[in-house]
Amino acid sequence: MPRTQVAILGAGPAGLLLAHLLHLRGIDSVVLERHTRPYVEARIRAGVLEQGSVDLLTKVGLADRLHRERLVHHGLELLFDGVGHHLPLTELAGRELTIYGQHELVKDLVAARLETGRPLLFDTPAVGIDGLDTDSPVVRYVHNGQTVELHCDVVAGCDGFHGASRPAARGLTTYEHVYPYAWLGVLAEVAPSSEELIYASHDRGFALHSMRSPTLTRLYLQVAPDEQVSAWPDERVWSELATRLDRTTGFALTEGPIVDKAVAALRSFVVEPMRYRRLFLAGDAAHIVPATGAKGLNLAVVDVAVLASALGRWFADGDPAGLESYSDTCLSRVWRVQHFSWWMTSMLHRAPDADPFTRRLQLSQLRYLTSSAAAATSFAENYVGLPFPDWSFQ
Ligand code: RFL
Ligand code: PHB
Repeated sequence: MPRTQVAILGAGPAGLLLAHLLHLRGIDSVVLERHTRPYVEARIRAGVLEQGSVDLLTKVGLADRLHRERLVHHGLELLFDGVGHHLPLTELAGRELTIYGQHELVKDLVAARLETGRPLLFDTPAVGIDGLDTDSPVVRYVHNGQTVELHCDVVAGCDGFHGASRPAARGLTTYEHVYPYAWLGVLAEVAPSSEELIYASHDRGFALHSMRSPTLTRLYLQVAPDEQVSAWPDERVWSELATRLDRTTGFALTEGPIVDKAVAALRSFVVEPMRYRRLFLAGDAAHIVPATGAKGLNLAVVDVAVLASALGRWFADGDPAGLESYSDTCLSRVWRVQHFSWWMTSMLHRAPDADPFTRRLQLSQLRYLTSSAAAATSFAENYVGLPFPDWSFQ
């Protein structure tokens, strides 16, 4: 019967990074991933990494290519009323931002895992978890058409929002907020039209200009939650982006071939606690933040750093203190980030009923943010990411 110390569900950033952090501590794990390797390595998602995430990846030897290929940003632009306002984030909050595609990071993490020789099984969905009330849980998974039982000491649920681990936990409380809009995201093979990220609050709705490299631009448009991608042919995407990103001094949005297009819902979601007995939830399996604050991937990194440190102490000398405080430690950061992401989302998106009172409140907030050093510093401190706890590196 296969057996491991930690069964890790999901080969996203959370599961793969946890596997590496455990490997460095000499802890054995098996990573199970529902999708194929090409699918996981091509899935376009996040792009902004906090300095804390980069520092951690660097310290554990996972950031060589990242340092060669990343873009470093020290500020961003807020655009409203046709005027762009530069926010010097590093000057205000002392930390820089890294632009590096999540799927590039996933490729680096997959390569590092394969190098260790420890198991990483693609195309292998976990279908259930049994024995969580015992000291030896069992994860059932399907591999090459066969159902296999994997015995373990601990299960790490890193299988995202739609995974199999959270439903196996009992007694969790769910906190949720669904927003009345979604994002249409496109990736275009064209040089970015600006050096910085542009967050635009326009009467027609929110738009975001981001990037992945000097030749790849990432752009987003606020759309209705039930919007179909088919309603957005490329010409319509470019024309709407040009309108929402326009400014009185003129702005030339460079168009290029669109190579990826998808609609993603905005959601706030948290479960408490992030643990049920020997099952620990991490990353999107435990919490979702709206993408406006660029925080989801960064939260996943902190969760697994805390979990790896706690598991290290527990496997080494049976000390359960880290595991007992795991959920509270992570949730304190999760709720700060949840508030920031909700606040940024509310400030920048057009309410569906386009209530003029709400719009004036939004514009007032944006003017305050771009004219008060205190308000800008508070924004910057949250956007670049609050410091990681020291012990998350141990
Ligand atoms: P993931 O990445 O969803 O990985 C979970 C993995 O589990 C697999 N899985 C299973 N495997 C085995 N058995 C099962 N039963 C399974 N069920 C699922 C899945 O196939 C998948 O491979 O979760 P993880 O690792 O927690 O990572 C979280 C991040 O992916 C997510 O928070 C970010 O992408 C959010 N996000 C952003 N975060 C940032 O920090 N900065 C950003 O700039 C940023 N931009 C974004 C984003 C998310 C977006 N979308 C698409 C939701 C922009 C967008 C548009
Ligand atoms: C991205 O580049 O994908 C991105 C940037 C900033 C966000 C969300 C997504 O807030």
